Amino acid sequence: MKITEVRVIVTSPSRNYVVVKILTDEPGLYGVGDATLNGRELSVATALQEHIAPLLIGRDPDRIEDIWQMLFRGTYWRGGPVLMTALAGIDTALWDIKGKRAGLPVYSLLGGKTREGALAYTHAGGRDCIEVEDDVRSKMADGFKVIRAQCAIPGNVGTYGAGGEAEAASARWASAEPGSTWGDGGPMPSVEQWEPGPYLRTIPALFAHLRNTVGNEIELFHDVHERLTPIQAARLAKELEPFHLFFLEDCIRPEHKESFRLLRQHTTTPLAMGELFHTRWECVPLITEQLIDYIRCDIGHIGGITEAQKIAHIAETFYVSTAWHGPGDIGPATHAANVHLDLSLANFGVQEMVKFPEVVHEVLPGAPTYQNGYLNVADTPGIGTDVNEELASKYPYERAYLPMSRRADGSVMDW
Ligand code: CS2
Ligand code: MG
Repeated sequence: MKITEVRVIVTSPSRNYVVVKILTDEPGLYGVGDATLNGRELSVATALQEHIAPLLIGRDPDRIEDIWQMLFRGTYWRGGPVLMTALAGIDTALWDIKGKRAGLPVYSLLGGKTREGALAYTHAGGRDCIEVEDDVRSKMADGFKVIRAQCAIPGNVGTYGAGGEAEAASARWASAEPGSTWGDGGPMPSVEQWEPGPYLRTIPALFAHLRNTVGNEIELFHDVHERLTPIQAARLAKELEPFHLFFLEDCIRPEHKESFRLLRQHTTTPLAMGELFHTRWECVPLITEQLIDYIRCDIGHIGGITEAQKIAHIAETFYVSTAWHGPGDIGPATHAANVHLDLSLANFGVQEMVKFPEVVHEVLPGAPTYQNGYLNVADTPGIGTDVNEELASKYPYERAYLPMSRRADGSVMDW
C-alpha cells in the first residue's frame, strides 16, 4: 500500500482549523488528522504542503514509527510548535488509516480499553466568585465531576482577568460554549493587562468561596497559564492547599524546568504542566524527578499519538498521570486521539473537553461524545473523525491572533 496524496485543508467554521487528509492507492482508504496551531495555522499548512507532503508520496502508510522518525530526525530540523504540529497531523492520519485497515478503533491498537469512559473536565468562569459559583453549579448539573474555575481579577483586564467587554469576552472564551465567539476575534490581537498582586489575592479567596458554597465533593482546579514566577507559584499553591485542588495547571513558564524543584518542595497541591511542550524530552525531567503529578501536553503539538503514548508510558513508571490538553483551538481529530489514548492508558488522569459549535460538527464530524462526566469515541475503525471538504471550502481562513498581555507599566507579560 502506498500514500498517493496528502491534502491540507484550512477551514474556519467558527475558528481556524488545519486538517490533514492522507489518501492511499487503496480505493476509498484515507486517514484524517488535525494540524491546527492557534494563530499560526498557515505556517503549519505551508510546512505540510511545501516540505512534508512531497516526502510522503509513495511511502507505506503502515510504517508509522519509521515515518515519524524520518520526519523528526531524518530531515535534520526538528522540534518546535510548527513542525511538531505538522507531524501530529500526519501521525494521527496514519493511525486512522491503520485502524481502518485493521477494522479496529485506534484505542484497540493502542492496547485496548482499560476503562469505559474518559473522565472529562470543563471550564467555569465569571466576573466574581458568585458568578463562578453559579457556573460551577450549572456544570455540576451537566454531570461534570471535575471543573476548572477561573475568575476575573479586580484591576486586571482581559482573559482570566477583569474589566467590562474584555472580561465578558474572556468568560465566553473560557467556557467555549456553542454560540460563543471563541477568542477575542478581530484581525489584530487584543491586549490585556495583568498584575500578579491582585491575582494572588483573588484566587485563594475564589476557592475558599467555592468550597464554602459548593462543598468538597466536586473536584475543582485552576489554570495559571504560565504567568507566575516560581516563588509566586509556590505561595499560591501553598495557600490553595486547604481547598484540595485536583491540580494547579501550568504555574510557571515552560523554559526553565528546574524551577519546578523550588515549587514542588513548598507545596502538596498537585501540579500539572505541559501544554507548551513540544517534545518528549521536555516532559521527561519533570516526570522522572516526580516534580509534577499530571503531564498535560497537547497531542496535537507534540507529534501525535506515537509520541504521546511514549510520554504516557514513561509517566506511568513514575506515578504521573495524563491530562492531555483539549481546548477549542485544536480540531476534533486531536480531541478524538486524546480519548483513544485515554481509554487505553493505565495512567490516564483526566481529559479537558469543549463543546464544539454545531458548524464544526458539520464540517469536521466525529468529535468525542460527552455523557454524564465522561467522554467516549465510537467503536468504528480508525480515529472516527472526518472532513466534509465541500463544506470546509465554504469557510475560508480568517486571520486571527491569540490575545497578548502587558503589565501595568506597559512591559510584555505572558498571556
Ligand atoms: C488553555 C488553552 O485549555 C487550556 O488549558 O490553557 O486554552 C490555551 O490558552 C490555548 O490552547 C492557546 O491556544
Ligand atoms: Mg491551560
